[in-house]
Amino acid sequence: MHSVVISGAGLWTPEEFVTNEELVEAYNGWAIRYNEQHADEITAGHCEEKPLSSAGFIEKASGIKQRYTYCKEGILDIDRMRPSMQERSPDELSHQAEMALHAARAALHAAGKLASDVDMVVVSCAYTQRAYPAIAIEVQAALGIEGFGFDMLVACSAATFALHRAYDAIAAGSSGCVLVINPELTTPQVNFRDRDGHFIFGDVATAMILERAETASADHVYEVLGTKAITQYSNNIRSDFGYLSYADDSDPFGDSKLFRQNGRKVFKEVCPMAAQHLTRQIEETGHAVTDVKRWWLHQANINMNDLIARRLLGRDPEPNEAPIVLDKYANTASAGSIIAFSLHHEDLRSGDLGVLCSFGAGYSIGSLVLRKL
Ligand code: CO8
Repeated sequence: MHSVVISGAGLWTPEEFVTNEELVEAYNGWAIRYNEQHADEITAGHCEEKPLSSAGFIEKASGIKQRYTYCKEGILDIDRMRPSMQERSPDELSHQAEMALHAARAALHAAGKLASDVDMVVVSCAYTQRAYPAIAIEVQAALGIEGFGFDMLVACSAATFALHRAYDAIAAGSSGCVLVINPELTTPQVNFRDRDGHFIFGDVATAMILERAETASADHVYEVLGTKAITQYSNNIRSDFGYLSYADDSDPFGDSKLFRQNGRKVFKEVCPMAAQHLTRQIEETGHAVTDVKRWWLHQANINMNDLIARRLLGRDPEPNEAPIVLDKYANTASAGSIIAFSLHHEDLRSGDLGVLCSFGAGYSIGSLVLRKL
């Protein structure tokens, strides 16, 4: 078994962002118009009035203040309420590969690696824009990497589960250096006409380089001490978007085909699962929760992260102990914990322990215990 390290992290943040206030103004404009247009049906009880959203509620309930968007155009247009993107021809770089390349290059740079050092590419995220050819193979070609690539979908745990696969391959000796990329292009799957969910997601791309400890030469290198994953089936976070709509004649873009969730239930069920999972894993690596200096937790909801941290630590976390990035980034599906790592790891000292953890749809929880070398 080879010792495996994370030797570089890359983060690409889109230039455009949407504030809560902008989002709420657009949603409310749409809802008021809908209610006016359907006044008679609402009065007759044939359809429900659309409730209004509020920026204050969003920040209080989630901690989110804004979200970055790959394409802002169209989202705030009440006649559209979704991004307005140009379809690209097969000869052009795809949107998701473009996002992935930005993060991949940053991770390679941080790790001090060349594309020729990498032998496996995993693109792992909540959605890929097409079924095939794999976005990972497109990225592999664009970077000139030899070896192989494949895509993985595990919703919010896509990043950590892909890091697990990279760890396994390197530990077993079948790969020497793996590039894991998470181009989270979430906004085309958001129902911006749904008051309960219109504020949740943002776009971003993250990437990490994993390699054998003996080949790593970067300034900030983290040994992977353990990986742990668990899944438990739940319908509380769901998207039924898929190719079967073509055969079953359902609306491919209907409400059930976009992101939807029972947020309260998710909150109640996932928090104890995540706290128990992490406590067990840290014990399995021969450490105590109090040994951990940094928690790079999934970024879905600030109250959720605070609750999990309190369950783990028995107290409120210090500001930099479990960093929050969702105020600026919102929920970026699987990339949230990787953003937290990217922005908050360089201050750790040699020997310090950190835990990277995702939780979300599936349900799925994935985590890695890391020690800075
Ligand atoms: N404005 C004003 N009021 C609102 C709004 C709004 N926008 N939304 C809801 N309300 C109202 C509700 O109607 C409710 O009113 P009432 O009490 O009269 O019924 C009241 O506010 C409280 O509503 P909630 O109970 O829903 O509010 P919560 O305090 O629970 O907060 C949250 C809602 C923020 C959704 C919260 O429950 C939460 O964050 N839960 C955790 C969710 C979570 O972690 N989900 C994971 C999803 S991500 C994932 O797994 C990846 C999926 C794949 C990626 C998809 C890419 C698109």
